[in-house]
Amino acid sequence: MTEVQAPPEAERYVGRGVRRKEDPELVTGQARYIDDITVPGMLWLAFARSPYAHARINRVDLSHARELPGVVAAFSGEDLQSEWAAGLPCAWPIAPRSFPDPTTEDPRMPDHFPLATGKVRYVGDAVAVVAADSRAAAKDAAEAVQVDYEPLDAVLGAEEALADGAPLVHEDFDSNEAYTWSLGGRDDVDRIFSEAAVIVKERYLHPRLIPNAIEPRGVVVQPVPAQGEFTLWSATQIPHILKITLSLTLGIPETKLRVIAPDVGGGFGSKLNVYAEEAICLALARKLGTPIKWVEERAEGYLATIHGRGQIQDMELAATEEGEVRAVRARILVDMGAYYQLVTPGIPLLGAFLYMGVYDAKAYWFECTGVFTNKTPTDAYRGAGRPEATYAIERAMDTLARRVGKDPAEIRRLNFLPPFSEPRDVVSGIQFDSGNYEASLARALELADYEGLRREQAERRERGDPKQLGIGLSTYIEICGLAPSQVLAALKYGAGGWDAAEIRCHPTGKVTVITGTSPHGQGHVTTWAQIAADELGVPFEDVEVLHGDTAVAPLGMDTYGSRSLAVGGIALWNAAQRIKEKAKRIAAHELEVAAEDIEWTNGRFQVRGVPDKTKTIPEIAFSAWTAHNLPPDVEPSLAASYVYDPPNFTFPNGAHVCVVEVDTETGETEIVKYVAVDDCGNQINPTIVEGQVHGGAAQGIAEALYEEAIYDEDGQLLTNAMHSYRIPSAAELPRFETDTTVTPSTTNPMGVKGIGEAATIGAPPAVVNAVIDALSPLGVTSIDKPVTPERIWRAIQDAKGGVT
Ligand code: MCN
Repeated sequence: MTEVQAPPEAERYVGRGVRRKEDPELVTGQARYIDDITVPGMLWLAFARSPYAHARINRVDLSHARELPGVVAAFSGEDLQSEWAAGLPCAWPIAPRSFPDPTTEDPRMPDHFPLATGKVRYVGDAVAVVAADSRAAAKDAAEAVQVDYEPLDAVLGAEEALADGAPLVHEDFDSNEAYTWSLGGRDDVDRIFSEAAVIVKERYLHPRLIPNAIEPRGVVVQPVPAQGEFTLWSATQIPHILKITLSLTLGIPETKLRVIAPDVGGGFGSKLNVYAEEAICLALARKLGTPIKWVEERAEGYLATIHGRGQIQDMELAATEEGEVRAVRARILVDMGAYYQLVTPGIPLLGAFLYMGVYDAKAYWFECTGVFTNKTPTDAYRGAGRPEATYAIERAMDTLARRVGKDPAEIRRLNFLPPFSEPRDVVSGIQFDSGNYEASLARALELADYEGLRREQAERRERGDPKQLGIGLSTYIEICGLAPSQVLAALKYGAGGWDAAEIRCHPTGKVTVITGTSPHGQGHVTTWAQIAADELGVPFEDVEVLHGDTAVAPLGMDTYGSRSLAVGGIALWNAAQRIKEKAKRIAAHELEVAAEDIEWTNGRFQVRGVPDKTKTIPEIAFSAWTAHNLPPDVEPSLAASYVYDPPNFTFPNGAHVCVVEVDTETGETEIVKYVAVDDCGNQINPTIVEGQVHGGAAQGIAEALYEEAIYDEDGQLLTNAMHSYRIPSAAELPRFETDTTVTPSTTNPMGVKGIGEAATIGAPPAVVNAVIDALSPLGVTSIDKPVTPERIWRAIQDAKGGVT
């Protein structure tokens, strides 16, 4: 067998910006996305979708579609109804109640089948599906489907939906209110507000955002009719969850369904879902006995893939005259859209515990009301609930600073929770793992040259420069590492929050890691290999990481909620400890000493005090495979698995400083400096961490300055393509100056916190606060996202006394 040199301590992989193992195939066109998958005899699907936001379906006429060349079959919702053993899943039904009181009522769960029957409830709701021998033929046939619709009044705004007499999205319910859920002690909070010297009360709007993963969604299904078996490839973040939920929706035994997420070109939460198209592809593969393929078109995705955000927040702070925050009262309305997707109702709950941010408030009350509207369903989009919470508290802190005449940095320092390295309870009823908020703010201010910026700002103000400088801060916290299963139970989530890993040490010294996470851009193949290489003392190159195929990695809870490292990575770390426990016994046996005399040092086992009596993991893997000389009660082969359920979340935090130049004559904004100092605890790969921060900040800046889904009064999506929905390109984005502080998490043995969503959470308030800061001498105190030139110009005119 090969002689393997274990890396000395100085050459540990963890903590180094090792190059990503995934990249060569991604940048040389060797990756395998859904559209690269072709199965002989496969049929293409295309969908006929509602052009109305709300309409009764009187008749679906498929006769013209069926006659077109290449068409094999066409079905309406009624035709397929018998295919479904259950509707599309919602894993997070929220009943109207207070947390943590017991549930008092059943959740309002609207029926949601893959094809609409009876009524359509948003523009894009699918009413029929066509299967044809080419993509073009399927598309032509879908356009030939004739539907007799009876248009109904649509309800689009969340507030309008709650008004008396509003059209009902679901007639089974007596109102459009989906649920109201609250947290905290209202009486205490109200008392503090009634006595407060300063009250900040503001309304913040979060328009809907449209996720734009580079790769659209897509599905291929290959059936083996004789066995009743199916392999389904989907551009999904959640192959494991997809497998169990599709098996329930279609009544296919889980043992007969294999789900594969091949290379997936981004998701950002939008592929954390179980979509109608996935269920229909599987149903038609079963019904027709042929392979099926569907790939979403971009404009189709704008209607049929979930949207993010969509909240109206009424945020209040009660503070002393000096600006010390005493209580937080947050009330939010959430636009769920027409149906529940996988976790729609739970999204606001992910932010519910964070409306006090990193500040030491004494009392807390949060309430959210979910509302059905005639629009595309909303669901998880990068940050999911936490960007909204952070935006509310960080905007409110800036307003408080202005009200009490303090600098935004000073008001934050005054209110920060003091540094802590052991878990501490916070006012919203959860326990933060560790934190040092002063450190990240201090570093960000230093990098930005805060004092210098304030001087330059004062000079520009003094000389009435038409281009004013604005400096915006955001000191955010997030909750990630989803999630302790018992907490999920208390929040009525329908599954656990654990994850799984398996390690197989091969006789040749190579190592296979099998993970239950499902990366789609985050670099798990690299970081998991770093962890395994260090823990097992093998070269990074010798570790192969497998994921995203339920036949290969049967156990897993997939990738979202910046959970993968803090849950799946820790499962891997624990599996490695199990490997070492077994290997140590074999090493002791072979070296003829007691196990207690063996120590793990420099990536190998060594007899204590005898440096030349050593065994490496590859050597032991070989002996465990030959099994010629194992201790009596040790099984052959060296492999271990671990399923890890985290005891708590992790709470990354950071400080972002955005500096803008706002042209007060045109409303144009340019970001002239952007500093992000994030704290995700110990880092496995600082380069990957930085990449996540760049991507996250880009998305957060896009949310602040550019992106917004706009509907007309009939519920037509006006921003229905990339030319009208404004996604910034690299040219619009600033150079990011990044740094990190390190406050190890106390939740897990590696001290790691998540980073996948952090900057998306931190960025939007930093940018909007910067714009308001630039305009505050003109009397502008508030402005809604996205802060477009037009909104800025109007805000300036309003402050001057009205738009002409
Ligand atoms: N990491 C690290 N050290 C840390 C924290 C993380 O080295 N202290 C590394 C991890 O090992 C992993 C990466 O950073 O390689 C992200 O880890 P983590 O924070 O655990 O997040 P997840 O892997 O669970 O990714 C999910 C997260 C989410 S929720 C969204 S949305 C998002 C994001 O990741 N979508 C993305 N980043 C994305 N990046 C890409 N390219 N595409 C997406 O769709």
